[in-house]
Amino acid sequence: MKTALITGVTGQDGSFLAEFLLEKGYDVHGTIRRSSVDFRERIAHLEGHKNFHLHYADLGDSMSVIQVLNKVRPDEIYNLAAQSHVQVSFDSPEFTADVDAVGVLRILEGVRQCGLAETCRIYQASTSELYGKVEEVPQNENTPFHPYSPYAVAKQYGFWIVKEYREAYGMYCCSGILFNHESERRGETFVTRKITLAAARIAQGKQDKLYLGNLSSLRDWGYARDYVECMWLILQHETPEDFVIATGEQHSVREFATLAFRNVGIELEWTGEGLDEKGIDKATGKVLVEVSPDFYRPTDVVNLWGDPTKARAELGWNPQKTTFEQLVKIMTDADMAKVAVERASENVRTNLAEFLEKGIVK
Ligand code: NAP
Ligand code: F7E
Repeated sequence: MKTALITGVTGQDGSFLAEFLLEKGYDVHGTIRRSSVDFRERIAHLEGHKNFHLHYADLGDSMSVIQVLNKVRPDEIYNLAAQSHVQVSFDSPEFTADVDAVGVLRILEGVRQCGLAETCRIYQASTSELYGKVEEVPQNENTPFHPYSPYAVAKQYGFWIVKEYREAYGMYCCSGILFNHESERRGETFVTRKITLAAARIAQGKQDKLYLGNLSSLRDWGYARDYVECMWLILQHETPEDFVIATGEQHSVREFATLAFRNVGIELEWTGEGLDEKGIDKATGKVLVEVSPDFYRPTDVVNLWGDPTKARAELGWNPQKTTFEQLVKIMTDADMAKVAVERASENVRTNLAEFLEKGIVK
């Protein structure tokens, strides 16, 4: 039985990867951080599984990293932990650099210090944000980097330090340059989930309007459940190499919103430009989407489009397993169900309060 260590197991990708590796028969260890609010919703269903174990470790704290490495002595490490929000990286650039850049070094050096350099394979969660202010479209493994946010600059260090340890010490460590991947478990402040949740709330009368930033931004959006398979395939490859993981298709934020609203029964019509652009409900004439400068970034990456040829050829991975249309549907269906459950429990609470007040139940 192989042993895997996943940093960032409570995140979107960490939770899918843990499920994937448990199914493959791995002993899976994940790291969590102490926080005043216990947020383990995405992995709650795995706790209690005989091959699933949790340990406290923070990528900002080398001692905790070394402790967990020594205890678990993994065959494979998936370093997914990061401050992963681009906009937040403008507000917390130092924290982002500490975790997303130096944190990677702490893992690599920890592996060496614990005498695991020859046996342990390491996957680093790199990102299409490295292409930033893009120098060619679509982007592949040879496209030059031009990081365009504190997040991307930190991840660039992570990418190069992994390459350095591979070349300097012959370690099996590599980066997956993953383009945006989304799911029903995506954090609620990333644009896709923000849209699907708002569409579901608006359709069920729980929200009036959605405010977004740059509607023309272009992304190559895939399904996170498909992408974790690729992380594993990268570590099973004979030689340690970096891979671009993407669908090979590009869509705008506007297109994503149009499709998400259509899935909940609302046809949007777009009028105006820039800050004045609006998404109007064709049936009622109500403005449902507006642009707010609050969601504009000091520098924004606007033209990401990945070329997954190498991953398809060398890893046998299918970049189109889940189509864009299927992805949006998975997300809107899940959010429609989530909002319906929330409404039902609100109704139960309201009815109960009324019954208590009237003395119908005691
Ligand atoms: P996510 O949902 O934001 O999860 C991030 C994880 O990192 C969480 O488990 C978080 O734990 C943990 N974490 C944050 N700071 C930490 C620290 N100081 N020490 C230890 N753990 C820490 O991100 P994701 O979407 O799953 O992405 C996974 C990785 O892939 C990230 O490295 C991200 O940068 C990268 N990536 C993501 C995408 C994408 O489109 N999703 C694309 C390319 C690359 P808490 O729950 O305690 O905060
Ligand atoms: O933004 C635009 C925004 O925050 C996508 C992370 O997983 O993928 C993710 O980073 C685009 C940007 O993702 C809103 O300006 C418009 O151009 O969903 P996002 P991201 O910045 O691409 C990469 C690959 C990672 O590595 C990261 O970890 O959408 N946008 N309006 C908006 N974005 C947000 N968040 N909110 C808006 O209202």
